[in-house]
Amino acid sequence: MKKLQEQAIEVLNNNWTGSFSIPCANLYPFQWFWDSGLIAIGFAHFDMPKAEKEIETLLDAQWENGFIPHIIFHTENDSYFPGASFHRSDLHPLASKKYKSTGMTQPPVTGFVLEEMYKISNQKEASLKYIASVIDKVYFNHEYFYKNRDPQNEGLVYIYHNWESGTDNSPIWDDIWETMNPPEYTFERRDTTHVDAAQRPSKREYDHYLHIIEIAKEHNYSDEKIAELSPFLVQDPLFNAMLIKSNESLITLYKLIGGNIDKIEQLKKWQEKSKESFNNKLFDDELGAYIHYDLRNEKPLRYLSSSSFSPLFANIPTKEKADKMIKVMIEKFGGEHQYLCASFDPTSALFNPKKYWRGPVWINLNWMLFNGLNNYGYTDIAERVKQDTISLIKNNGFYEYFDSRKEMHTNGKAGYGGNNFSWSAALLIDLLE
Ligand code: 2M8
Repeated sequence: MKKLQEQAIEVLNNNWTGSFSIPCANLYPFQWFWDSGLIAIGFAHFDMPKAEKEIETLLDAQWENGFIPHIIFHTENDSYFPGASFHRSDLHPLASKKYKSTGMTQPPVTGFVLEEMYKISNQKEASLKYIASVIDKVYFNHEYFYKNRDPQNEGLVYIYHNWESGTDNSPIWDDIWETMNPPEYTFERRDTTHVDAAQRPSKREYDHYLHIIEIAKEHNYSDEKIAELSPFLVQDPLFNAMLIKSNESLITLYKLIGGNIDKIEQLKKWQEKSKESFNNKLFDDELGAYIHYDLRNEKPLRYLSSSSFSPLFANIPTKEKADKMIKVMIEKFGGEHQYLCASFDPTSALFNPKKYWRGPVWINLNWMLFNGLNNYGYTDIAERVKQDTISLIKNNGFYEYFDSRKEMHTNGKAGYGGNNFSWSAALLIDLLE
């Protein structure tokens, strides 16, 4: 059997199209924002030009207002629904004229990805030159968020669609679906032709997803109108933690490049305000971790998920808060029968260890938690997250998500969703370094 690293490299090379990577054949045949970023970290270990090209292609699809879309439809491919003709991002006056895309975004990972690439590089000067050629686009993207996605000027940006969160069908969104009553749309799902329907969102959930897009389209994806009318308007701890982590990386990288004093100052201002609001508004003392906030209905969404711990990665909690979080992580998510870290609270009645973002373990979140836990010196539990991640992939393959229950891992069939999935391969390469 080939070594795990070699297999991971093969997965990445097979999903490489020449200028970007697809997350997974058939199921996800285009370029996705946060997938691309995380994939670049894997490539950086063995093929830096591909890593650089991946990010360059992503940033090439940036809109004139700094926005970066969540899917870039580089090719015509009807194996995915909803495609470009449904999303119609061209309705927005500042959308890219070059690429078809969605009119929504995803967690802004690009800033910290550039820093990871720099750290991995053994040609620091060349890497810095590359970073200098793209970094302003990332800064412009962050400026877009603070200018357009923070209506109450809190330093916390909103997402207007569950697909922007990356954690698409988390039980956290169920509360929001209850406030909506979308029509029963007629459409042909493509995902369930590639993957067992039991592992994917339901038809009714898709009605909600499509309905939010219809509202945004009616208003040509205007940010002001979305803030005013979208039934889904959420401050997400994972999304905001990614932005804060990326801000920090931009500060570090701009300092290395030299100059750019004004941008560094602005980034520091964003950081200060964002971190303060994040801790004041999103930390739930009783639950002992971070939660989502429903800005449309002005109420906290009091659930624990792997996103609740992601602020560790961005150095957001104080040591005192972090200690509380670790306790909760071990008690609720880290029982001896569970692999770390389930995407949703295993002690909740809503937990479903087979269904997409309602319980299974995801490698991208594990990678963030591993790094976040190490940041704070929780090296034992970090090591457990790492070993669990390696075991899950070794025993099942490079799947998209994995059953968190250990008893399910007896026959190598506890990997779910797509196989040969890019970020599972990319981040494993990074973890094994
Ligand atoms: C999943 O989301 C897409 C929509 O964006 C889908 O289900 O069709 C999510 O896991 C998301 O986080 C990920 O970026 C995407 C591609 O891997 O797939």
